[in-house]
Amino acid sequence: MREGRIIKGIGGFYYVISNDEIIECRARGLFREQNLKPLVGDRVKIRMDSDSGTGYVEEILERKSELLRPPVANVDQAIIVLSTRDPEPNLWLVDKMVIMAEEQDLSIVFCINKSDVDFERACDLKAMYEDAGFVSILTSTKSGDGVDLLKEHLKGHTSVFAGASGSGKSSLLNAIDPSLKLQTSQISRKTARGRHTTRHVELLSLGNDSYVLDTPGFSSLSLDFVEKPEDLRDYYREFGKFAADCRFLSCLHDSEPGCGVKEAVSKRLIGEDRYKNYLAILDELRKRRKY
Ligand SMILES: Nc1nc2c(ncn2[C@@H]2O[C@H](COP(=O)(O)OP(=O)(O)O)[C@@H](O)[C@H]2O)c(=O)[nH]1
Ligand SMILES: [Mg+2]
Ligand SMILES: [Zn+2]
Repeated sequence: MREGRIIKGIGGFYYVISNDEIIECRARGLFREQNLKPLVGDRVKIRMDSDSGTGYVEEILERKSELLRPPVANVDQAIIVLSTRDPEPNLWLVDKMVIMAEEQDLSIVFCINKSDVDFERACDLKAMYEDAGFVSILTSTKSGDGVDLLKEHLKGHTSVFAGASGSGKSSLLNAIDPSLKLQTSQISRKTARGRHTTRHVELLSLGNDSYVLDTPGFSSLSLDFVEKPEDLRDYYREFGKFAADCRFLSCLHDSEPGCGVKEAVSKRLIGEDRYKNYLAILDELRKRRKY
């Protein structure tokens, strides 16, 4: 049997890439009985039907992870793309993406795109996420800056590109591999909403066992998986060492006295934007609990 990876599923067919060849496959009936459904991203074993050149998915190899929306298996990295302008980065949404990615145990790389538009702002954003403990790179698809570095980070990974519409996800992927020819959109009020250039879930192969997912990333940014407001602080990796100085172990770094995190914010050791977003999301989680 051959091994391969499902890159796309349409109407009961699975498209499996195996040795640079894409093979149309059906799933074995047994999966249904076992209540298993092959997912895009699954590594699989396939049996070829020599007559038709099509195949059967016989076995699904162990899934290392599973994103729910979009439904993709074995994603191990999130590239969080934000632009310096057009659109203005929404740092509150960015934090939510970070929380989703942390929840899935993904490696996180920040990609501050459109650095040609506002270089100073790009540097500020880069520093902010670096200070918080993330890998952060500056890119521009206009000048080509940072594209090779981004490509380095994709090697050997299956990466989901997350970020606001218009931040440049598809353009970045085209810059990395022009043969992808992904559709990119001009930003205008008319197209800002309701236009999705990528509808179905598809893994794009960059070769060398590197795959990317060009979707809006986490299409649902619901934080339902954060069970209690008290759990939120654990998703802010830069709080950790300062929280050791909080007077109360239960400190939520909000209005408690003797809070090490707040003190770190006042000393600019923790980014103010990150902290503000934390409070806003905390508030949201607290309100949710009342229903
Ligand atoms: N100035 C500038 N414009 C960019 C850059 N990257 C993308 N764009 C433009 O931003 C718009 C949206 O890009 P697109 O790749 O479709 O964004 P997506 O919605 O995140 O996939 C397009 O008009 C691109 O030409 C960049 O680095 N600099
Ligand atoms: Mg796009
Ligand atoms: Zn505290």
